[in-house]
Amino acid sequence: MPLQASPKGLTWFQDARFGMFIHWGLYSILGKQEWIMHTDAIPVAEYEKLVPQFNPVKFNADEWASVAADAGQKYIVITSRHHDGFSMYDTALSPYKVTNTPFKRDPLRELADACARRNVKLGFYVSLMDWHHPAYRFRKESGLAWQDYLGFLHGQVRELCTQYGEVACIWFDGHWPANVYDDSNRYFEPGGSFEYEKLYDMIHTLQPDAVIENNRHRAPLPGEDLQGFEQDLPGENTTGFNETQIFGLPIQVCMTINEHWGWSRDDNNTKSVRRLVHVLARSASVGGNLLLNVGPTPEGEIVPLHAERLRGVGRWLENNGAGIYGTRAGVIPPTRETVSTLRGDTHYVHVLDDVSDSVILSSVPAAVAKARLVNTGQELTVEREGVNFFVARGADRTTVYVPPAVRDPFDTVIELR
Ligand code: JFZ
Repeated sequence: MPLQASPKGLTWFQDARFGMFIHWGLYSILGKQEWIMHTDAIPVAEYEKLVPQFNPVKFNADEWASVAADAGQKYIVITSRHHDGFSMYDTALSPYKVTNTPFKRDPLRELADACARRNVKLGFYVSLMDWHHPAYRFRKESGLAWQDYLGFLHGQVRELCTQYGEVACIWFDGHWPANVYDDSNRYFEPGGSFEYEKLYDMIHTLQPDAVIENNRHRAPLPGEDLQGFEQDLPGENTTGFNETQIFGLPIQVCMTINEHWGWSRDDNNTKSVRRLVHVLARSASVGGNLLLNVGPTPEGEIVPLHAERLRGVGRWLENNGAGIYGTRAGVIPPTRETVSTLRGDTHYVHVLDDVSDSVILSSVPAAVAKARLVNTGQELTVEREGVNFFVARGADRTTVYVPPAVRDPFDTVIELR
């Protein structure tokens, strides 16, 4: 039987509900997102010329950790090595790493320390695919075997699990078994199994509280603790690669604050605070965490506009966090205007739109008798009726009066008990 994350670790993770995803690497220098090595077909030798250019003079781990803390994010997941194969920490297993740039420092070490000071946990993104490693794409040329790549991959995960303190999450990416390999993408093809059983057991042994996600867009395997959704909420599939099926594990939705993961110079489509609050509430309403991505600049800064939006979410959470943190999927059915979350016997109705002075719900559990606003504690008038012809045939009706003056511009949270 493969190990899973400890109940304590999984509970902490679910209660946290909101994390920061960070895509940062050599690719950031080019400002055209993290797939640039592939999209521009940059040969390895050419891409390696970025190494002497990496010098993020403005990097300040305390600043990043405080943006996350101010946003109400309880953990950070950062790229330790993306598909380009460049390690953003001081690995002993490759010279192709951040400490061999003019920057010389280990940003993951600094971030781990800064996070610990702010009570934010740290986790790592790990790419399974590696466009640079001689044992991944270049076994013929290098004479290396798949086993050599596996040793590197498993060895790096061991480093991450033993050298940076407590790990919140290991987030794997880059294994998409649904892909049909043809001549156009053949060089992405793994040379064998990733030996997940061994890999996952190692993580769960070294870091019993850490949760494992593998962004495979398939039914979770034994040892995986979460089901992930990418750029879509569960049930949505705007990307074309999100299975609508939900397998009953805790969920984590990852999403970009603009339209790309890695720094993209021309991407100005930054989501509004309102949209971000809604995605957070909607994720929580189906039992999911939101892992919200920023792509820092090559100078090492979180884009000021992104930091500002994140802090906007944090300000909303300060007064309304009771409806998010520590909650689980709601049982009051969503309506066009609302979603709900649940903690113990307390229901939280998130009013996301403003259509009239009342909020009309159905199937509210019988025990509910009182309503009040989460942000001020103000009591709200609530009326309960049985089957009501005017709402929907066969539906009961609970009406909560929420005067316009007390509505939150992003999401009015009502506590029902
Ligand atoms: C992956 C990465 O390729 C991307 O660079 C980023 O890190 C993101 C968070 O994860 O993106 C994916 C993963 C899987 C699919 C598509 C994009 N898929 O299954 O089609």
